[in-house]
Amino acid sequence: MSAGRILLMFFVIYITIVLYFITIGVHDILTAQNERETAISPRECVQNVTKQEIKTRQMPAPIYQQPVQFGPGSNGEPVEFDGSLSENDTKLIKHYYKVYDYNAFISDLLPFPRLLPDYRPSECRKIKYPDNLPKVSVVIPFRNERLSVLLRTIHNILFYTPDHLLEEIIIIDDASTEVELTFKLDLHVKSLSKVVLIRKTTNVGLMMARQAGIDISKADYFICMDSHIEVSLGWVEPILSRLVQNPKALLYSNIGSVNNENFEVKMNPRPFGEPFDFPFFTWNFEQEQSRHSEAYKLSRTNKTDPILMGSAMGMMICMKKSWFYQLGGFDPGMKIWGSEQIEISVKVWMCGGVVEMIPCSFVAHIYRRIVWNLRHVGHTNKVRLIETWVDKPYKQIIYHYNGFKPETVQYGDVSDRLKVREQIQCKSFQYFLDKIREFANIHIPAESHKLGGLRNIQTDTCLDRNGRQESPIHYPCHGTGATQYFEFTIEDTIRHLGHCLYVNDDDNIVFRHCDHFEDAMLKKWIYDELEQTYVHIKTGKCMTAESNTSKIVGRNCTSSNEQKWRWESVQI
Ligand SMILES: *[C@@H]1O[C@H](CO)[C@@H](O)[C@H](O)[C@H]1NC(C)=O
Ligand SMILES: *[C@@H]1O[C@H](CO)[C@@H](O)[C@H](O)[C@H]1NC(C)=O
Ligand SMILES: *[C@@H]1O[C@H](CO)[C@@H](O)[C@H](O)[C@H]1NC(C)=O
Ligand SMILES: *[C@@H]1O[C@H](CO)[C@@H](O)[C@H](O)[C@H]1NC(C)=O
Ligand SMILES: *[C@@H]1O[C@H](CO)[C@@H](O)[C@H](O)[C@H]1NC(C)=O
Ligand SMILES: [Mn+2]
Repeated sequence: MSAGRILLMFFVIYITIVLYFITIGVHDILTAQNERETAISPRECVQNVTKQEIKTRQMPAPIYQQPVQFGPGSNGEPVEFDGSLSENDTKLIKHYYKVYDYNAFISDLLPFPRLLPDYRPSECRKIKYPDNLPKVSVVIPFRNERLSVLLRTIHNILFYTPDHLLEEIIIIDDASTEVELTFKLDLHVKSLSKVVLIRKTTNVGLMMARQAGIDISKADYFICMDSHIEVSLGWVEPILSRLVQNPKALLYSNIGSVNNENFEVKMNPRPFGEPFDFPFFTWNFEQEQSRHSEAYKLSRTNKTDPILMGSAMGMMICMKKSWFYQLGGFDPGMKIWGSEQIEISVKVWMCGGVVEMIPCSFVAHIYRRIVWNLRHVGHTNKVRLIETWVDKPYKQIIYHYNGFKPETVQYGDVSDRLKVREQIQCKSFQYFLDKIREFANIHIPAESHKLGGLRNIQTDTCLDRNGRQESPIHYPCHGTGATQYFEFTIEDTIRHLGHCLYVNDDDNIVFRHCDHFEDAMLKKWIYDELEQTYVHIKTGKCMTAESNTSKIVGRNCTSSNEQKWRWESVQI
């Protein structure tokens, strides 16, 4: 296989399973963005926190009027240099991008804590939470994070969490190699109350670092989060309040972004998923928004209500500790991030809980991807998850879409995990899908009329997704699924993952996202069993493999072999 085709397969691999799992709603994120203008401006605020108070970390409980903060990046604003950087600094910044994937030069300029505007929808600001909410332990694993980024994460939590709600912040150093994170960090931690530092001498990976933190946490509730997050006003109360209401919930905040180039804080993150290598990360706000059913959207009459989701986000997991342990904790076989938030989400759903996003809790995350890489982990997490929690026939379909056999991946032993599943006697994967369907429109390939490869009689080649291209091609059949795996669905669409085929104005057959057809007829096809042809209902054209090119085109139906297609099963 050429490098190009291997890349194409990788693409398919990492966008597969989202079809089953994930639903994200951003309606509230988008509407809340407009409210940033009406947020309290620093000038209206009163400087009521004395220097002495800051030094001793005895912050008053929720400060609904924040003190004024000045300096670069304050108020969540971006830091820009007007071409005034020295050559050396420019070099340094380049170096930082390589090491951290963000502009650490700017982070070093920003204050601790960095005060942020009130990004919450205005309805959230009016809610009065109970006085007797429980305490929470915040668990933050890190590895070679920039010291200033880690410290800002900690200081923002200390500042924005009412003292009586914060049990501790446990930070777990997963064998960082950066000198800055040694004695300097020790000095900082010593000067801060409630911050507990654990150091691992060998690299245990994100999941086990988190687990270690949860294991020693004292509160009944925990929040695991990444070490590059800035929390903001009122972030913790809605989470704790919801966890008390529903102890089986798995929650996360409304997660905005800290721009990795200028550190500007924004409500809506850039569409994420694409920069990641794992299939479960590939959701896309725009398309997932439409996944919530109309009925569900209408049932949410209050903007402050939690939003049901298929899966939590990897960077933030909030749960009641006893429930987390009841579910067997994290999978010890998962080393770095990737799919672990799906594992915990699927378990929560299958065992009678819910996964929700809390619109009234705003935090901002720096999106990046390099630090937790361990070598040779590949599909490990994904396969462990599938082998443990996904049942037939979904399992096979996922592998077919991915184009590999689980045996080709060294995913270790999952028998302990299967024992956990047996012990806790939760429901099936089908039950999980059914629960998601109660609030979201998800496509389930197992229900399609046909699944597999589509071979053309004339050219003896197969319909091929051809990577991210809009246009499919026909290409020698490899029989291993992935780019040559299609569905003929109960909606009469010819589908590959989220994309559907149709005949465009130039009589080319091309893909478009299945949710983005204004005219639903445009994506419908009829299979003529006798002729073995696919007829596009809207245009009456037949799907044709052009034999002198690799193009797939719509032509008048002629019963020629170029228009005959046969379904065949995948060989893996
Ligand atoms: C700040 O302090 C002043 C003087 O002590 C007081 O009048 C004012 O109400 C305080 N403002 C807030 C928001 O606490
Ligand atoms: C830039 O870096 C070089 C090498 O580290 C050093 O010799 C030089 O003095 C620096 N220049 C300035 C203006 O700091
Ligand atoms: C929305 O819900 C919150 C919290 O339950 C409540 O305080 C508020 O009054 C509700 N708003 C409306 C318009 O119902
Ligand atoms: C391929 O054949 C079609 C007719 O079958 C013709 O219209 C087209 O120009 C040909 N394309 C090439 C690249 O030869
Ligand atoms: C296809 O069919 C239409 C309508 O029957 C006809 O007008 C058109 O000329 C045909 N095109 C070709 C290339 O034969
Ligand atoms: Mn992260």
